[in-house]
Amino acid sequence: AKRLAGKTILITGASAGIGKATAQSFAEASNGDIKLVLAARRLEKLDALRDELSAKYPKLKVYPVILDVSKIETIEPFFKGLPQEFGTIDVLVNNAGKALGLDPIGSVNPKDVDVMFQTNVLGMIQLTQLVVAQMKQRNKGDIIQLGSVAGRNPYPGGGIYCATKAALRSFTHVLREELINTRIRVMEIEPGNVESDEFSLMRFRGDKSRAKKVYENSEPLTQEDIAELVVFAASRRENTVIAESLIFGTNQASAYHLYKGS
Ligand code: 8X3
Repeated sequence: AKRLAGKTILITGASAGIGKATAQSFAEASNGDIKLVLAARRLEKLDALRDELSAKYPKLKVYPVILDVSKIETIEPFFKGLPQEFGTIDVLVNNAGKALGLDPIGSVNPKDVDVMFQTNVLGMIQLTQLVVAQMKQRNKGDIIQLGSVAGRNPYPGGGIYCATKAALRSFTHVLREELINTRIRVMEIEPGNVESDEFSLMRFRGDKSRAKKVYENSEPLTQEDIAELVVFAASRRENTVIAESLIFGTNQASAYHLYKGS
């Protein structure tokens, strides 16, 4: 917890799911002795999270801010427009991301292709470029990437989503290599099935029973389980890099079985 003291932590997709749980976990682990930049599309959810966290941790500084990472051209103005107090990023958590549908290749709506790549890949790259340039000047910082088992273990119906997470994985590897002689740490966390606020609901476009079916007959991970790992990675000793973590619930060992026959 001491290792987190005073840090400024930027989390994308912070209004729900793993991003929200990560904000809560960082606040708890540091007992509020950090600054959080909470970025997402829905400001009212971020404001509510700020109120919740500020009530619990009086020392905590929170800056809720609108960011849609799929709108690439808005990312630089967002980053440059951060108030000075929140403008120097120690930890970037690239969490914003989504899967849309399980359509076979040939039937994927081109709009869905665009949105998944814009959100999971292009926006993530643009934000990372800006933050890395700043971290290089200071020769320190942590970049924590939310990858997925899907990036290693592609499955039928995941043609686009899996490709986005493979792209993230490749980009992340290059970044770690390029920064090898710096104090900047690059880490990737690759969850399997996580029953989070909205991921499955978004994938199945609001179909609640279909969204729930993914988690049947298993004990899926929760968003808090992943948040714990993010905070763990960020709070290791400076010379330690949790480079890659594939994380499953006990009933999962790969991605494919989840979608077989579904
Ligand atoms: C989410 C995990 O298995 O739905 O990234 O692709 S999975």
